[in-house]
Formats: sequence, structure tokens, C-alpha cells
Amino acid sequence: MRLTDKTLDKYLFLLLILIVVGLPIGIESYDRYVWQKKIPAEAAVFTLTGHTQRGWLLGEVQAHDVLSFGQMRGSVEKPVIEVSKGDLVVLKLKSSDVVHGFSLKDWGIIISDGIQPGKVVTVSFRADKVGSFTFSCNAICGDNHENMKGTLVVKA
Ligand SMILES: [Cu+2]
Repeated sequence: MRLTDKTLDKYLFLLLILIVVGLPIGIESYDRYVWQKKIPAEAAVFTLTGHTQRGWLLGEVQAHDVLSFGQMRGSVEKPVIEVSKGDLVVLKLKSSDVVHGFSLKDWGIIISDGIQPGKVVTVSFRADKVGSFTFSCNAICGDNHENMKGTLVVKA
């Protein structure tokens, strides 16, 4: 059987649809599958997404959000994460653009090999100290690198 150009087009189109729809679903469920197994239910989980202009964005950031963030130059987010003493804190670190880094020195957490776009780096620690602690990006990622900071508040 010979494929006519039209049939071939149809198959390629179908294949394209499969990839466009299937890939995000696949990544999403893989992400959920992997981390749900490792993160205990009682953990305080936060997602931080690095952005060269906007700093650390708290929460899940979708691609279309990042696009509009890109146009809003100048305003840098400095998120504050609040937990209670004794909490198991899990941070899911992501990047929306370039390679970022992460450090929370008070717990000796330093990501040395970077947070690659499209990957998730997870760190966890027990909030056993009360106070305000600064976390930052430790990979030179752009003009706003110095502003790429946030605060972890541990309440008694
Ligand atoms: Cu950075």
C-alpha cells in the first residue's frame, strides 16, 4: 500500500497533535508521580520559580504567566515563606528561563550545579530554628541576580 500525500499529511498531523497534547501531560504526571512518592503528606511544600527579571516567583508558574512576566520589567518579587517551628519544609525549585541557583545558608543548603529550566530540584529540611532567614540565587543569572532573594519565616 502506498501512502498518498494526503494520508501522510493526516498521519503527521495526528502525530503532531499527540506530541503537543501528550508531552505536557506526560511531564506533569511524571513530576507528580516522582515527587508525591518522596514528599511526606505532612510536609509544608512550596514551589519557587526563578525568573531573571522577576526574581523568585512563589507557586506554580505556567508558561503563559512567564511570558507576561517577561514584559513587566523592574518589579522584583521577594517572596516570604511562612512555616512553623518543627515543620518539614520542602522546596521545589524551578527555573522559567536560565540556570538559577539556590542557597539557604542557615540550613547549609547550597545548590552548586544549578537549577536547569524544565527540571525540578527539591530540597527539604526541618525548620528547627525560629526567625527570619534569607534565601537567594547563587548562580549569576542576569542583571537582577543580586535582587533574587526571599525570606523564610519560622514562627515559634
Ligand atoms: Cu537567579
